[in-house]
Amino acid sequence: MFKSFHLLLAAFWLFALNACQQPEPQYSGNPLFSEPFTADPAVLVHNDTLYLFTGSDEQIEGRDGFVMHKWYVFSTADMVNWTNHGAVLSVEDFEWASHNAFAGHAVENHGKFWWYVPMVHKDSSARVHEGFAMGVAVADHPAGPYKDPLGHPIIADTTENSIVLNIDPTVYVDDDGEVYFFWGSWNEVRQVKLKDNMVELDGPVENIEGLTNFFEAPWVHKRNDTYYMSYAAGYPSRTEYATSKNINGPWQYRGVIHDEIPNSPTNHQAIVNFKGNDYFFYHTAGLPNGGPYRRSVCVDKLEYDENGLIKKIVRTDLGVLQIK
Ligand code: FUB
Repeated sequence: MFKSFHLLLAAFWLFALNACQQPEPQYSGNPLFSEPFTADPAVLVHNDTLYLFTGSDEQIEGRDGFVMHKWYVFSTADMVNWTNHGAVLSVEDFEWASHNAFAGHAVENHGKFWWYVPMVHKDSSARVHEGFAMGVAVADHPAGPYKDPLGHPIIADTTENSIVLNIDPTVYVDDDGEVYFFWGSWNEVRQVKLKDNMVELDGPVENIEGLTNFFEAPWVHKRNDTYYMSYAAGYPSRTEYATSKNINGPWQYRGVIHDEIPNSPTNHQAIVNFKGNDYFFYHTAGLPNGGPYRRSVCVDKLEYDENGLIKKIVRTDLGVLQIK
């Protein structure tokens, strides 16, 4: 009896000691990187690794206006330890483009990585409205090297039924292999099918109805049999969203999931499931010398309720927990 009491006590102390030695939980922290300034996140998962594609804010402190020439790729296996693969794509990689490396979007298809990006067209005859056009670069690995396979944009001011500001592409490869290209800004949103080759339009450019308060930055993801279209709503922007059982709509408006950001009218979201966890990426002006043209990418948890609706995002300084 006396002996087993001592054994029990020893086991208790061993357990207590072990509990004390458990490592502290690690968090990503927000913003994710202290430099460079990053904006407009897009994400994809490949081989158990999450790849984050961002724009790059190069404006000097105190000045107004976007100064953006290049895009970065970062990767992580655990949400805490990130590798910066560098500015692997820039305006100079597109012969037809002159400036303004705005929000891009990358997807995997046919074993390659397709990075759709907007920039201002060099050719004045192609600048009918604001002059933005969207092209694509392709690579064998998410971190590049990337090359423009076309030498010209896929969508420009001259494309029938395009919009005043042709920016913020998002491309979705559906389960049946069909490819859809969405984009939009300044309250207008469009959709068009892409051919299987990922670089040519396959049909007319269509309007999309039902995206209440749409301003820009569409992002499509699918969970179970529901399509979710999230977007920047109003300006300064919140993030709002709609759902549909069909990628061609009709879309049912579902409300606000992310409030406005202090000191940045834009916050450009991306949504992804990685190793069983749902994440909401966005940007803020949250670095000490940040601002509306010196933004930084952040990440927080995204959660669904029992009906599959997205709960309001809670922004944190801690970010998200390390995962295996
Ligand atoms: O970063 C330039 C533009 O600001 C993006 O294209 C928009 O989504 C907004 O974030």
